Amino acid sequence: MTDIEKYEFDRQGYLVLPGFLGANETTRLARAIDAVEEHAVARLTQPPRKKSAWNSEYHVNAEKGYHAGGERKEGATVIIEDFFNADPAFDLLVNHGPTMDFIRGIVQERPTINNSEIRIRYQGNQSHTHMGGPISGKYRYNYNAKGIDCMMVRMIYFTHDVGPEDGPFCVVPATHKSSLVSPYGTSDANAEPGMLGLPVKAGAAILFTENLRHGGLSIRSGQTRKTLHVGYGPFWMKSQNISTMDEEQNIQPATLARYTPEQRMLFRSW
Ligand SMILES: O=C(O)CCC(=O)C(=O)O
Repeated sequence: MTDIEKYEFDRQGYLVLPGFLGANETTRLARAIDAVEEHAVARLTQPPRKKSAWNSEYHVNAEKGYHAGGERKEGATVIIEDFFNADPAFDLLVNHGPTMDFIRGIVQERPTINNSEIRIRYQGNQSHTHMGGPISGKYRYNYNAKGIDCMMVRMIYFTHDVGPEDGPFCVVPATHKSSLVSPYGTSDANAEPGMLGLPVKAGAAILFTENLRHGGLSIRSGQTRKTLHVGYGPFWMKSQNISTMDEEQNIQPATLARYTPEQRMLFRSW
């Protein structure tokens, strides 16, 4: 991570990284997302089911090792958590060199993966805004004598273009440093003052601190938006997936068996 990237991340709370994935990697990931989407959508209402700590309900898929919730319809979202278990095509994102360079630049303790979700957003859907302001717990942004010291951060990978009308990820820059809790609550991202949509091309990534106020603008183009979200933080932080919140990571023995020791360490919380 360069000094300019560190400066900009500290100043704004996020970085847009164009051309972060190679063309072949992007195509491979896009195909795998489509396949897992079809698998999950056919089973969303089926047993076995799990109610999350946040009251949302998931289908638990033993065959592919994921938790999936939501609905494929206008205005809605499908979320598929623990996608690393579902297809070896995703292995390239575990201990991905360019990603780890950024993560080690902003997480001071040994970092691990604490969140993995495929987010599929359909026409008309938006992700309401959340976070920003003073946060003391596991989503905190901090700077100390050793530099940037983040708790949870996320990398979003884009496998297709997302233009201004395609529901781009959005942020209110610098709100990770705001002294006040946002008066807008969990609000409509499209209407919130200061909210900035971040259109990107296929192969881009966006890195942000969870402390930053963020969400997703409405999809007005008719295109379905499909993104991969991977969360990182200090090793002691347990799963931040909604279906397994604060439990051990749901990473299956068959998945760990194909990983290198360095990849396995990214799922070890001790
Ligand atoms: O990409 C979006 O629409 C919102 C994502 C989000 O809120 C998150 O990754 O925390």
